[in-house]
Formats: sequence, C-alpha cells, structure tokens
Amino acid sequence: MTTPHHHWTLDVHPSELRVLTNGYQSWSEAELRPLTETQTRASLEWMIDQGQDPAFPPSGEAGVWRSHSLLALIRPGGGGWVGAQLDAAHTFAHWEVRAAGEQVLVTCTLEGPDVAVAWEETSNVIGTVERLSAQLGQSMHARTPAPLRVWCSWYSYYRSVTLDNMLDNARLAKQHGLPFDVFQLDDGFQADLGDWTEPSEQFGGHAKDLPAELRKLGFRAGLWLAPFLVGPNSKLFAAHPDWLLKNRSGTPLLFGHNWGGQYAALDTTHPEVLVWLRELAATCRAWGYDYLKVDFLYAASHPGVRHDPSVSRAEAYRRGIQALREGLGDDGFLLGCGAPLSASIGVMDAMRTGPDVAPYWDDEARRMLLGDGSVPCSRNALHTALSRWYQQTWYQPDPDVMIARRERSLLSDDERGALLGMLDVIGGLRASSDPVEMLDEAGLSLLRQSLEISTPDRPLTLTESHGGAVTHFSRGTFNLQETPADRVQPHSYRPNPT
Ligand code: 9PG
Repeated sequence: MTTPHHHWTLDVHPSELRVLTNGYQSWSEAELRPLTETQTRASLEWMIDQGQDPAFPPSGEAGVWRSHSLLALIRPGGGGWVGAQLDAAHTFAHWEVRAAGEQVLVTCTLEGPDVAVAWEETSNVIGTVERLSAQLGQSMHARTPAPLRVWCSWYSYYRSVTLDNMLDNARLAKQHGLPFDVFQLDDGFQADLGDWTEPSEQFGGHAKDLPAELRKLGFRAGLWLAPFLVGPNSKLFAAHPDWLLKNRSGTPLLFGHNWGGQYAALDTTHPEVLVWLRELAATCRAWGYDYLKVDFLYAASHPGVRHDPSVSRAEAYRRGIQALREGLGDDGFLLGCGAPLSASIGVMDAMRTGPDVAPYWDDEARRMLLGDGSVPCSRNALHTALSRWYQQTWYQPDPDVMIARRERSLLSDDERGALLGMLDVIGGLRASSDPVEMLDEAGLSLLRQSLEISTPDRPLTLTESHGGAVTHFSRGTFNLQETPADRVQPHSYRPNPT
C-alpha cells in the first residue's frame, strides 16, 4: 500500500482564513470555522470510534484542522483554495491544514492506492467545491434516484418498537392520506446484532410478517440493519470468531459503545463474510423489503487486523457494501448511515449526512464537556448536514427526520422551523417518526409541509456563519447560536423575503 503525500505552502496569514471541513462518516462533524480556532477531539475513545476517524481524528491543537475527502479555505472575499480526491472507491484522503506563523501549510495523505488529487486556487470557493464534488460523483457513477418519503420507527419508539406500532401508524397514515412512500422498521426487531433473522422478545412478531401488510396499505417496506456489527453475546459471534476484525494479539476487536456496551465487527476482507452479507440482504429482499437502511457502516473500515492485510480500509468497506448491494438487487433502495461518505458513492442510493435529530435542540454536556459533536440532537444534525450541502451529487442526501409533534418533544416553534428549513435547503429524502396519533391539525399540517420534496439550495456565502457551520443560503439564513444574529432569532431559520 502506497501513501503518497501532497503538500502546499500558502503565503496567507492564518487569521484571514476560514476552513470548511468534512468529517469521516455520516455523524462526524462537518464545519465552517475560522482557521485559528480549535477542532474538537472527543475525550473518550469510544466516542472517537463512533463519531470520528480513529485513524485520523482531530488533533485538538489550535489552528490545525483535519478533513476527509475534501477541504476548502476561504478568504474574506469568498475566494480561496479547494482540495479534493477525485476517486474514493479504494482510498481515504486525509487533509490537514495548519496555521504556521505568517503562513498556512496544507497536506493530503492518501490511505490506500494512489489516486488523483485536485488542488485549486479559486475566486469562488462555493462554485469550486460544487464542481469538484460533482466531478467525484460522476467519476464514481453516483446513484441519485428520486427521493423517497419515509416513516421511520426510531425517533419515537426507539428500541421498544413493536409490529403493532408499525401497522397502527401505517393504517393511520393511510386514513389521513399522508404521502409516505416507505414504512421503515428501525432497530429493535432483532434478537441481537448479527442475529438478524431471529426476533427480539418485545417486538411481538417477526420482521418478515410486516411487508405484506404494509403493501396492502399502499406502502413499500423498509428495514434497518447494522450489517457489519456483531454483538459479543450473539450466536454469530460464537459461531464465527474467525469472521471478526481482530486486534494485534489476534482476538476479536471490541470497540464503540451502544446497546449497553462494546461491539465487534465483521471482517469484510474474508470471502465467507461477503457471502453471508449477500445472503443477509437477499433474505431481507425475499421477506419483501426493497428498502434497506444500513447503519453503523464505519465498522467495516475500523482500524484493525484483517484476514487480507493488503486491503485498504476504504476497499474493505467498499467490498462489504457491494455485497449488500448484490444481495438486495440493483433496483432496491440502499440508505447508508454512520457510513464513510465518499467511499459510498455509486453503491448507496441515499446517505445520512449528519448526526441524528432528537426531540430536543442540544446535548450540551456531551458536546461541550466531552467534545462529542456527533451526539444526537437537532443542533448537531443541522450543523453538519448544512455544511455538506454539496454532497447531493454523491447520492440523495438524508438530513434525517422532521419532528412535527409537540407531545414528547422539547423543541420550540423556532427549532421546528429550523428543522423544516434544513430539509428544504438540503433536499433529498424526507422522513418522519412521529406517532401519527400524536399529531393534531397543526402537527399534521407541519408534517405534510416537511414531506414536500425540494430542489437543494446553495449557500450565499462561506465568509459568514451564525454558528460554525454553513448557515447562509440563498433561500434563507440559519442561526445555530444562543443569541440573535442579523435579526435571525437563536435556534431558528429565517427565509429571505421573496
Ligand atoms: C438505531 C439508530 C437509528 C439512527 C441511527 C443510529 O453516537 N451514538 O451513540 C449514536 C447512537 C445511535 C445512533 C447514532 C449515534 O443512531 O443514526 O437513525 O437507526 O442508530 O440504533
């Protein structure tokens, strides 16, 4: 494996520049920040595992910013520099920019086979970011099917979802004429991570019994899987220890922290694992699911010892998702989540481009005190999804759900408006998790509004920001901060007068 290294020295004072970064996977922070500030490194190892790239996490030094696949530096007039890898199927590109006295140093290190890297000085950073990202999308044969409108069980029922919850909501949605295309069952139906074909106790049925009922109501059936994860107490873990990603001493690597503890990952350089993944996706398809939300995908590219050590992390990941695509079929809809972003182009139909929305604005303790910018909350979802507007040429963006309900939600009207504004500006998939019975007339009307497909908007400027992200779009302005800015209230979106 080669590691070519590109570097550039810029004769510009660091205090003049802003930096636009792209985090590693769906939930990793993407930001627009003054170069002299500090990129936050999560303080706990499992948070780095789950929200950053463990092989290339933020350094935590002032004036040093790390970015994946592409990077932009913005001068006060809107010009600057843009760097981007031009192929991402087998190689991760690690960008670093460093304030060094009166100069700025930029490096790009490739992890994997050599690929072309663009570095351009430009008078219009927005246009150049869009052009280079579109070029990357084209060269990797990006799939951008029509966006779908999805009801997803996660953000109301979480892991306690039942078969009846799904059917009750689908029936009510039909009664109200809500324009959903897909009803998608999320985490909670399965016995364990890896044991996908066995039901959990609380689900009250089997996932295979749902699609036919949904189809009778006029909906397509969608299913969530974390296909590369293996629970340490699962049957899969006990049956196939040889299929797992290892640490240097040869024992299965346990990392991250969710479902009450750590988890293991499948080694997608092992040929038997690829067969198993293909069969898993084909089984779901045979059950009647033609929409799969495949989650926690960074597990396939987690650093570790693999069956075939000559395979790059990006390539290992790509083999895993290609096996899923083959099992699902070319006409199935594949939504990635928690996924290395540019390495997914051409395989995924849609991609989560930010952290989870939650029925509250912020999780300050985890974000501020523990440095975890990928923790679920509406503020983090907006911050990162808005700063990735240009990724619409890689797949359909999924900026996550609207939360229209007032019951069991701490969001204010302004905060709901900010979610609605984000969906309109970013475009792509539309989704809701609200129990339909919880919605009054106002809630139903807000939900209908949020399900209207939009054409993505473009930023107006990258030289200003209300909160460390891309916040100024041609249709309106977001304020992610705690105080009013330019007549935009805190936590809100203000459409421009038309
Ligand atoms: C199911 C959920 C939903 C959701 C996904 C993903 O950092 N974290 O601890 C973290 C946990 C869960 C999570 C994201 C981050 O949510 O994004 O839509 O499918 O899994 O478990």
